[in-house]
Amino acid sequence: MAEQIFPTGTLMAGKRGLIMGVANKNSIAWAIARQLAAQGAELAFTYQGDKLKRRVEPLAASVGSDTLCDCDVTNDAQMDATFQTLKDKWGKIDFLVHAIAFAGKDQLAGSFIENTTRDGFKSALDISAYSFVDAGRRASEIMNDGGAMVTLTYLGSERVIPNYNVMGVAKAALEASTRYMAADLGPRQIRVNAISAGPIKTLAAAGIGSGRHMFRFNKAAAATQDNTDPMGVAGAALYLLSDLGLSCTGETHHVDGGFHAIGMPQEDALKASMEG
Ligand code: NAD
Ligand code: 0WE
Repeated sequence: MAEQIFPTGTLMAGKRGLIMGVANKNSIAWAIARQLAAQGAELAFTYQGDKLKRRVEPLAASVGSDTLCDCDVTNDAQMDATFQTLKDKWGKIDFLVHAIAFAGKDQLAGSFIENTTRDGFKSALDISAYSFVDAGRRASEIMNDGGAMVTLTYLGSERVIPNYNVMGVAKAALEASTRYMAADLGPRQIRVNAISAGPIKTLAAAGIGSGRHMFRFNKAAAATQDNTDPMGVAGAALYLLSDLGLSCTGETHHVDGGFHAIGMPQEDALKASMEG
């Protein structure tokens, strides 16, 4: 990651919102949270279970937040409690960040057609796509007009990435949901967008079988000849969640060093990526 400088400003002054999906300091949601906090946003966080509470609590405290909710997105009671907490504390909110994805490990390897089970498909789509619809609806009920929501997606929704498998299908559903949510909430001036990030070394990207190859290949084939910096993702989120993003909605914005735009990598870069 580039030098972690979050210049302070007032782009998010007076705005309050919920960040879902911080697991540790490497989480994309955490880079976004710091960027928003540096611009004056007031934040609340959800975490998934007691094991992650210990990690998220000090991070939240470091940006002046003491509002943390245990929230597994498959648990309706925890979702109810999370949004009730926000309503009780703030009345209204201005933004939502959704940075949550999961598929069973057995679903993320080998043949898509052979290995994708009904339960694996259901659970991946439930946690990784439906949860944005559900959280988005709940957020919209307590959102000021002029609010904004952002989710995180990946190119595997548009093109085949080896082993991404059912997660690619879930991300396609997530991006389509983003467009339908944008249409429904547009009349209230609530904007809904997705950021399609290139591969970033987080917990969710750890333990990918082909991880080393993927980061090397992405670096070689990207227009920037470099991997994706989470700071760029955080900057895009700031744009989309602040008034800088006015009139932008239903969009899937790529922050991937231009990887998505390339049809064929430069020969020398590709060769270098295949060596070693
Ligand atoms: P991360 O592991 O830091 O974050 C993933 C989060 O999902 C964790 O906080 C985890 O607790 C949460 N989560 C999983 N199942 C959940 C459930 N049932 N209920 C509540 N929370 C649950 O990894 P990350 O890379 O920061 O991932 C954040 C988002 O970014 C994901 O949507 C991911 O698909 C997306 N993304 C990641 C990359 C990458 O290469 N890292 C690239 C593009 C998009
Ligand atoms: O969206 C993701 C990963 C999300 C994810 C990660 C895990 C790891 C642990 C979802 N479910 C699980 N389940 C687990 O058990 N990314 C964009 C990162 C990622 O994951 C890949 C990638 C990339 C990029 C998996 C295979 C190929 C490429």
